[in-house]
Amino acid sequence: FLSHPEDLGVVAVGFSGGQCKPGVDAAPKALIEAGLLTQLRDELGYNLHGHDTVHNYTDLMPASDPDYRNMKQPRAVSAVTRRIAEQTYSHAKEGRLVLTLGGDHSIAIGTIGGTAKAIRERLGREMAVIWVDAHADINTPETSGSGNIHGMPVSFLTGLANEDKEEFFGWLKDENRINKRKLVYIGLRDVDPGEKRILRENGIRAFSMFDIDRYGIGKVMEMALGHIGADTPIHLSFDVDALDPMWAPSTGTPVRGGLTLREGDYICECVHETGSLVAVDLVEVNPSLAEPESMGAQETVRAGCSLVRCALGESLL
Ligand code: 4U7
Ligand code: MN
Ligand code: MN
Ligand code: MN
Repeated sequence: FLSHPEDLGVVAVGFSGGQCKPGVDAAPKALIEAGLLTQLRDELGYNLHGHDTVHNYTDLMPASDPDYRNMKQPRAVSAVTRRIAEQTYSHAKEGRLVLTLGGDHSIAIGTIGGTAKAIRERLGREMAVIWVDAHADINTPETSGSGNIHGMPVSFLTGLANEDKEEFFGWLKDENRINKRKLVYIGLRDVDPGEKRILRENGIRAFSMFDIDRYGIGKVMEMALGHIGADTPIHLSFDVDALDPMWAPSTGTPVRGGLTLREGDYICECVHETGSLVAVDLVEVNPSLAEPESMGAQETVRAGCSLVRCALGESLL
């Protein structure tokens, strides 16, 4: 699905406005300083585009941003994700693979919104999304208990949440949205009651940690990719909190009982192996949350680098 599979469009997003803990905006810099992009260029052979800037989008920050429909910082998140959508759109429109380094998970409104539109225009196809996360991130503004938009991106992307006003995600059009039948979750273990109802009522395919324990990650990936169907463009959105805090402690909403690093890498390797990958997000790495003496921040950054390299083909012999 890529006209330039060796060309990688990089969007480094230093943004934390979808939740309340500072520090997740420093993740792109930390991932890049750990050598991620150098490895992608020198070891995996990608030509990088757009990699020389970590975007802060400070020009888009509103002077005042009161809650709207229970959403926190709605104008900032809407404006930033709108800009991100333009960035991923222009890379994907060129036929490049797109890598976004977050940032909190609200940015997926932009990353997926942009690639979904480009894939429709370039290939006339609906894109599938594999969402790897401890959480379902499918709260609507009304079902959300926290008001944090990083817990809502999937509801806006599937059209389950709707809003007409431009400054509150009204810029999202059908062309930016995804089909909920082409959405698959992996790694869930902390899903709010309202979200469970949304998943059930909409028949959304989800593989929880329970399924991974029951069937093993190999069978789960077979079923997940089977649900999407062969020959479908795939956007992989990987929240590092899908990993167990043993491997990724430095993240805003850690939940015990998660994926091993090897299981996370395996998910990424399987998605790479399909040959259908058009975009990858790595989000929710927050280098400021672990105790310095625990080395938890470095461990989390290293895990994040490993996931991205696996998604981009490092395991191929
Ligand atoms: B993340 C939560 F209530 N569901 O909505 C919410 F548990 O991107 C958590 O997956 C959302 O890290 C977590 O605030 C968002 C909460
Ligand atoms: Mn090329
Ligand atoms: Mn998430
Ligand atoms: Mn999460």
